[in-house]
Amino acid sequence: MIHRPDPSPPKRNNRLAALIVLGMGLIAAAFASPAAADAKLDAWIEGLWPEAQAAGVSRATFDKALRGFTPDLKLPDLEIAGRPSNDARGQAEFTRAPSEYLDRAYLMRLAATGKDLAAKHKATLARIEQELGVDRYSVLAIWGRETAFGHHKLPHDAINVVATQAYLGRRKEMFRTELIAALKMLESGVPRSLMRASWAGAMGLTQFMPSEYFKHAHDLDGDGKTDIWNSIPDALASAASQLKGKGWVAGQTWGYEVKLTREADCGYEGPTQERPIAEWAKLGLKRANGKPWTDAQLALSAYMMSPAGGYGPSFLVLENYKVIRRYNMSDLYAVFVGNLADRIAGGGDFVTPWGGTGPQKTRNIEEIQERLMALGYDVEKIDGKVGSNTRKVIGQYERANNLKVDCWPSDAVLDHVRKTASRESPR
Ligand SMILES: [Ca+2]
Repeated sequence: MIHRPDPSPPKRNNRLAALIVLGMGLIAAAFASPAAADAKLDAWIEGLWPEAQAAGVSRATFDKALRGFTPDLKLPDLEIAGRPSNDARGQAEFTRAPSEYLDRAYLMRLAATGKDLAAKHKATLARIEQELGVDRYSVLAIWGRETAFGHHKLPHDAINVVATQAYLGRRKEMFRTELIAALKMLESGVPRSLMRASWAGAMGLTQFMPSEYFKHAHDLDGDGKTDIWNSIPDALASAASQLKGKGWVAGQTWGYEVKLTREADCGYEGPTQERPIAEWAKLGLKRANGKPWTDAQLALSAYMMSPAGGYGPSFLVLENYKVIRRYNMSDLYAVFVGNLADRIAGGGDFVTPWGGTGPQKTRNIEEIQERLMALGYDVEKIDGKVGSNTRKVIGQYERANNLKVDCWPSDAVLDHVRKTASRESPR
């Protein structure tokens, strides 16, 4: 080993000069920029007033709500100069494996509680089915997914969260609307102490955004108050009302687990491949539980959903799957809620087990997406996430190149697209 002398230390006067510059910088940061930031924040708050006023919020409510507002810089999904944008679901480096999100043991525990609650709230749930047309199992599944039936403690003050997101978030316009709605909630008499929220501002037992509160909150127990925090009838009816408002089809389920075939592999996943179940049946798709398709089912329109590509259960999903997805824009969420509903109803166990799809490196997924896009595949966006469209195009690539079709961004696929790209490169 070659011995290398330590680099000589900087001369004392250089170091002193550096310290002075650093000290001046710190003083400037401590005095000048917070004041500037305060002025900017004050101006932003004042800019909200005309909208709040137009929405019927009084000046007293407005001032009280936003007095002393300090953005919560620890929230996810903010855009702050000099800080890498942190993704909403904390997937900065790795994407979460579907087997982890759709953990069978957790689903079974929730389903057991859900069955008890179905019995306990039988009369309420029957009324919800009758008045709003949403089945009891789906309503309970939303409650189970959102707050584990009220067991999740919501860590944030809703006003602070939506104001922070409206001021510094990646989706400022959307949260500005939510902030005005949250101020309206205060104006209508909802106590601020009740307005505890998730990082994204969702409140109550079934996680309502402030704007949804005004559209869909429902006073089912008839005490004159719409209480999505403490009244289980109100919270469940509000969730059902929201599903109904988003297009719920009464009397229909969300989807069916299916067995894939060579003719209908996971490369057919996603809404772009939607078709009647009769056509899927012609491609050989059968229900995983072995039951034959009924004529009524064959007439329904469905698309394929394979959250783990070829390494887990696949589903044909119907209109109500899309409705659940409108409640929370995530395929894993919608499969979770649909499956939990089936389990509370007494079935629902996965026929195909979740396989060993470990967490994937975001930058590897991005590279696969970039390379497939360059090769002319229908990649919607380069986001480093394993969404249904990414799985579909990987499946199409694997099929076209006589690889094992597993629709998963494995290292083997990455190696293969790198070689394909270099073969097709003009260099
Ligand atoms: Ca009530």
